Amino acid sequence: MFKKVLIANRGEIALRIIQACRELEIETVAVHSTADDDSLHVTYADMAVCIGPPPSSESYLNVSSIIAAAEVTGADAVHPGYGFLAENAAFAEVLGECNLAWIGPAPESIRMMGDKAKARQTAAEAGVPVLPGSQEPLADFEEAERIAAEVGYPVILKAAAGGGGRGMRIVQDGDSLENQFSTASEEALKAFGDGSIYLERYLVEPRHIEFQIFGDQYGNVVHMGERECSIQRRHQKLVEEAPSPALTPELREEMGRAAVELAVAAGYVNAGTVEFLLDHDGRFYFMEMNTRIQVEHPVTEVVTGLDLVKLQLHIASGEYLRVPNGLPARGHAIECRINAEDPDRFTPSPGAITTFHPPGGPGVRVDTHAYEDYYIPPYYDSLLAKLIAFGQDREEAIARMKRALDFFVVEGVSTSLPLHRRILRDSRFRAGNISTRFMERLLEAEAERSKPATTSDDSGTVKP
Ligand code: MV4
Repeated sequence: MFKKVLIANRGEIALRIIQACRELEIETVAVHSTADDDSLHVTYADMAVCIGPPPSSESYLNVSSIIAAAEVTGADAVHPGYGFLAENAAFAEVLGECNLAWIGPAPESIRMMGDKAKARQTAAEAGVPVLPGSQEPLADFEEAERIAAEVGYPVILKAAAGGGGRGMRIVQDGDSLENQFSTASEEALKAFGDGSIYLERYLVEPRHIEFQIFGDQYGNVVHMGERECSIQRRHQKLVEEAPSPALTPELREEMGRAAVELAVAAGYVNAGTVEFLLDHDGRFYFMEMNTRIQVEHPVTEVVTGLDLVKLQLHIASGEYLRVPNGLPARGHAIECRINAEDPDRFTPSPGAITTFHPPGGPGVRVDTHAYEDYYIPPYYDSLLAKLIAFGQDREEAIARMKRALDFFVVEGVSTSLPLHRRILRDSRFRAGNISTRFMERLLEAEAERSKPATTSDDSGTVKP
């Protein structure tokens, strides 16, 4: 096992990795920007190195400062968390050249899954269902037109170098395809330095269901069940749960097998997530693979009893994976992402937290780096806490989440707590009737209810 791990991240995930290291008696090195001098990951790590000024580009993304920090502190491994450098193949590669272990998949796996068109092709070749569409990036508009006509409208154009919703274009009919195709590739070129675009049939109201997988260095791969992640807004997930209310044991086994087959085909090592879209008829299609530990990993931990971050450390240090494939979920877990944000505009709300009372009690876990008098800097993402509730079944998990949301007090900054209370009260949510359009539908339903009641007077007669 490693002796000293450097954590190339901040916030709740840096703290989460420190907790795992402490249990394994591994020393920890925090790196931080000058904006994070008072952060808990700095307090709780055994050592801390300041790596630059507040902007991420000069600190948490500064590869040479991070490597220098690892070298001066004598770290033997680096955990990237999520975001920042977690899916940067060049960073993973250069660590290897510096004799530092990378707690994650091989650079080749990161690179292949980072190219979303290549990932789709790999999935298809491995026998994993993909939506009808282009097998290669589109050569020109004529090819896009030909394939779109074959698969039928609506279609979606996606940037090969994009992912997570960035650089997507929905095309309703042939008339707008030419325009959409050229703007999509221009935008992709500008945003990612790569204008490659591929095309798929567009599913109008699917569910987003992802499978947690793990591989070791000896070719063993298992899945650990799914997470239902359909409730999101502007491609930011808000609520995740495990298991998905939509899966039967048969479908779970089939999707889990597909996820494992893709990971095996990619020679995948360490933690990964295979994302699928699920349509109304119970057909599923590969969407993307994420080559990192994810924000929502706790819901899987809670229902499997596994510690996924400790498992990452064991696997990276060369141990065998000793987890059975498809470990059945015990009970039900839900996570709400509590962001420091403006409730109406969904924009970040940085500033000082004046009161902070996280909930506890049976079936509640809170992963957070926040505390009373903590100042939320404006430079990074707005995730303040992950509130996870679990119970014997979905109903108990919901009841506990509602109670935990009610007892969670944050003052000084605006948060998404009130929004989560609305979601948890929603009848569609409670029935497990959710899709990627859930938030649109919730806002529509609320707007409908807040309309003034119709009176006999305005029920048909038009007054001048
Ligand atoms: C899709 C889709 C429908 N059909 N692809 C959004 C994130 C990125 N990973 C891909 N996304 C989608 N791809 C096809 N062929 C719908 C979405 C999508 C979505 C997916 C998951 C969760 C929320 C979403 C919200 C809007 C669109």
